[in-house]
Amino acid sequence: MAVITTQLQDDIGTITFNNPEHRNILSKQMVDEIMQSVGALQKGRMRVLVIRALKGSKVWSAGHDVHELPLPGRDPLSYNDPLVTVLRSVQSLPIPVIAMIEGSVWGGACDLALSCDILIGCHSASFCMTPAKIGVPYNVSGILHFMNIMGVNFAKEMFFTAEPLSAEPAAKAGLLNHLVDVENLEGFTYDMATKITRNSPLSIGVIKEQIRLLASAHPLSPITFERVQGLRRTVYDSKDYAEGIKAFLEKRPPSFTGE
Ligand code: YZS
Repeated sequence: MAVITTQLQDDIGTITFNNPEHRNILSKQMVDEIMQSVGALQKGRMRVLVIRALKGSKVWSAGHDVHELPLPGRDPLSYNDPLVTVLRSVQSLPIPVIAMIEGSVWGGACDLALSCDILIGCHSASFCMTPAKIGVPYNVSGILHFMNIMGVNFAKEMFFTAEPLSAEPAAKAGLLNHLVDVENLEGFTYDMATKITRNSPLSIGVIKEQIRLLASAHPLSPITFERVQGLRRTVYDSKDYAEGIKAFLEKRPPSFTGE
């Protein structure tokens, strides 16, 4: 059964998460359907893409499907991980992608929302970065994302506390472009999308790619990159990483030992 629905109207594509039972987790199935839909929508005249959950959702997306996280010894967020793949495809799509946020956003879903170009949320929106809650070593591109958008100290607070940031402070920290009342959320989002469809798609596509390249222009020497990967390996090889996943699946708090 499909976990998303797709629509194209007046040059605006819409992908709606439609797996409320499992809180719109970014499972491989969800990611595959998103990628297929984006490909199909691009065959039409799509100038803007809106990514959203069903109206009234309490959870926009609960993030990576924890059942699909590899057990110790393999990088849980490698280059070819389905979640990491969809983040790259949203970032490199040559049209603006608007995340319309109603409900809570967790873990990798925060990275998906931040991979979009514009975030418009209502007061039920919240953002929670959960690697430390599960014992996951987040990846370099994901961390850079948060640093670029909210600055180093806010990023550290989100990663270290693994506590949800509610809509108002999230908007102040730059995670939301606009915070609107829920009854205006759709209207505000599609009004902005319509305005964008009237502008030059070529100019917009080039400016989006320029900003992506400039924002990720951080020279990292090979030795530094290898050090980072080595550090991440000590985490995903750890007992704590296995404990984090086990505790989640057993619906109990994890007991981390630092080993
Ligand atoms: O037990 P059943 O089968 O009914 O399924 C439950 C949950 O197990 C399932 N579910 C998930 N399954 C796999 N992966 C998930 N991330 C996940 N989240 C939820 O959905 C069914 C309903 O969940 P409930 O907990 O009963 O729903 P509710 O009481 O409404 O609570 C909703 C939230 C979202 C608050 C709760 O489900 C929750 O805290 N989920 C985990 C959110 C989370 O920590 N996500 C981060 C996953 N990690 C990542 O994205 C990255 C790897 S990282 O950690 O690095 O950022």
